[in-house]
Formats: sequence, C-alpha cells, structure tokens
Amino acid sequence: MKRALITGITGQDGSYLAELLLEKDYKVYGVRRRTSTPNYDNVEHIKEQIEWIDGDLGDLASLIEAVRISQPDEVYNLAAQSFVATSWPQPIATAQMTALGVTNMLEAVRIIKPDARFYQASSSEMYGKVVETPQKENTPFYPRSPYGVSKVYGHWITVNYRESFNMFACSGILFNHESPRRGLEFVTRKVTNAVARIKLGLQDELRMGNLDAKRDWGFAGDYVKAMWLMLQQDQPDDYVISTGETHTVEELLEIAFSYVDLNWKDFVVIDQKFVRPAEVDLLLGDCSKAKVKLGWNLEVDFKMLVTMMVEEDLKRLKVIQVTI
Ligand code: NDP
Ligand code: GDR
Repeated sequence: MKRALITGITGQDGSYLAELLLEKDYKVYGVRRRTSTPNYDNVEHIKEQIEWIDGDLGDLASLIEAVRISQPDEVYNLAAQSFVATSWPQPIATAQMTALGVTNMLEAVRIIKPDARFYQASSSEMYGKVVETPQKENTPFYPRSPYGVSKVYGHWITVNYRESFNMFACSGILFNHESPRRGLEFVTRKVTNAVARIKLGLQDELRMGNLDAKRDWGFAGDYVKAMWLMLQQDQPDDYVISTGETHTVEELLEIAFSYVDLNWKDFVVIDQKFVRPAEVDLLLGDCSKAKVKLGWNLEVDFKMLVTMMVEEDLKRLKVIQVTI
C-alpha cells in the first residue's frame, strides 16, 4: 500500500486528490492546521479514511513530525494562502505560507524521507503580465501580486531542491480550476452561488470587479489527476495543466445567469472594492507537454463546469431552505 502525505487537504484540490488516492488504495495522511471552528466541509465524506496529523506550513517542526509519522512515498504540497486578492493586504503572511512554506515542506522531506516524491502546487499567476500566449513551461514569469511573487519562489525552490539534492520534485503549473467545492470568494463560485441565491429570492444584486479579465478555467477533478500522474513518471519534471481555452469574467456571468433564465446585466454592479491594484489580464495555457508525456486529458469543459457549479449551489441552497 502506497502512502501519501497531503498539505491543504481540507481545501478544494486536497479533497479531490484525497478521493483519487483513496480510490487507488493509498494510505492518505492529511496535515490539518488548528482552526477555532472545524472546517471539514470538503472532506466530510472521507474524513474517517484519512489519517489526520496536526501541523502548519509555517512550522517546520510540525512538518518534520508529519513526514516522520507518515513515512510517505509521495508528498503533495497544496497548502497556501491561495486567494490572490488577500495577498495585497496580507503580503507577509502570504509570503510566509505560499513561498517559505514550500521550503519548510521540502526541508522536512529532505531531512526525514529524501526519497519521497514531491509535488508543488505552482500557479499560472506566476506568468502575470502577458509576455507570450499561450503560456508554456518555459514562458518567463512576471508576477503581478504578492501571491504570484510567492508562487514564483515556491516554483524555483522546488526546481532547486531537485537539482541540488537530486530529489524527485515536480512543479505543476496549474491554470485556474474550479468546482462546487471552490471557496466562496473566488470569482466562479462567487458568481454561481449568487446566481442560485438570486434565483431563489435570497439576494438581489451581485457586486463584482474587473469583468474583462480572461482566465483559462478547468475542473479541479480533472486537474488532480495530473498531479498524481506527474509523480508516477520515471523522471521529475514541471508541467503546465490547462484547458487551452480562455474566457472573460463577463462570459462566466453570461453562462451562469442564462442557465437559470436571468440576464446578468439586471443584477451585476461594478464595485471598485473588487478591482485589484494590479491585474493579470490574460491567461491561456499550452498543456501539450502534459498531454504527450503524462497522457493527461480533460473531461469537463467550461460550460459544463459553470452549469455544474450553478446546479450544485441551487441544490445546496434548496436543502438549506427546506431545513429552515
Ligand atoms: P484552497 O484555498 O481551497 O485550500 C488551501 C488549503 O491550504 C486549505 O486546506 C487550507 O487549510 C490550507 N492552508 C492554508 N494555510 C495553511 C497553513 N499555514 N498550514 C497548513 N495548511 C494551510 O486552495 P485550492 O485547493 O484551490 O488550491 C490548492 C493549491 O494549489 C494552493 O497552493 C493554490 O495556491 C494552488 N493553486 C490553485 C489553483 C486553483 O485554480 N485552484 C491554480 C494554481 C495553483 P484551511 O482549510 O485550514 O484553511
Ligand atoms: P485568480 O482567481 O485571482 O485568478 O486566482 P479569482 O477567481 O479570485 O479571480 C479571477 C479573475 O476574476 C476577476 N474578478 C473577480 N475576482 C473575484 N475573486 N471577485 C470578484 O468580485 C471579481 N470580479 C472580477 C479577478 O480580478 C481575476 O482577474 C486563482 C486562485 O485559485 C489562485 O490560488 C490560483 O493560483 C490561480 O487562480 C491560478
């Protein structure tokens, strides 16, 4: 039985990855941090199958202990301060978790179990300002937020540990990926949740930022398969994971509202509070390397993704209404 250690297991990706690894008969260890209110929403259904280890990405001792206890074959480092907008008001906390936290996790592996395979959750936010499109593994980085800058550090320290210590360390440069488990502040879920609430008469407007931003949006369930595939190869490497399609935030609004027969223009208000100090205008990924070398492919396209999220939000809110 293979053993995997996942940080960020209570988040969107961690929950899908844990499901995938459990299906593959892995013993799954999850690092959870202390929170004043327990947060198992995404993993409630598999909670009993996970071996929980208390730890924090900012605390090297706890990570060393997590690796010692789990003796993992594979480590997936998904934990981070992951919301770009929060990285301006909290730049130092973001750097501590999203940048230095990667070194903490790599050090814990290097010290305790250097032959473990390591996955780092890198991001298309590293590309930032458009240098070339579509963006691929060797496109130069030009991050536009403290989050993006932190992810560039996390990416290069992963490459550096591979080259310095011969560790099997991979960096997955994942473009935006979403699901019904996405946090409520990210734009897709903010929109699908609002559409469901408006449809059910629980809300009458939606305040948004920049509607012109373009993103390459995929489904998280497809993307965690790529993480696993990267660690099954003969050699460690870095891969772009994307859909190869880009859409504006306005298109997202259009699809989500029209799915419930509403016109987004009747409800959306632009609020400067949601406009960022520096924006990433266009993300569009070229994942041909992953397709050829990993044999990775998508199952869910953009429209399927948005409608799936609206449907799930409607279902969830209707249950709450009935219960109340
Ligand atoms: P989420 O925000 O849903 O999950 C983040 C996870 O990290 C949560 O489990 C959270 O725990 C945990 N975490 C945060 N800080 C700490 C800490 N100090 N110590 C331990 N755990 C911590 O993110 P996603 O699942 O969407 O993303 C997973 C990773 O992939 C992140 O690193 C993100 O930056 C990166 N990424 C995501 C993309 C996307 O489109 N989703 C694209 C590219 C990269 P808690 O539940 O306690 O808050
Ligand atoms: P992003 O995702 O910053 O790309 O980072 P987010 O969904 O927050 O924003 C996407 C785009 O939508 C625009 N936008 C708004 N965004 C939010 N959140 N709220 C709004 O009201 C709003 N209005 C317009 C944003 O300006 C932006 O252009 C995500 C995270 O998952 C990161 O962790 C990950 O690394 C990257 O994707 C790839």
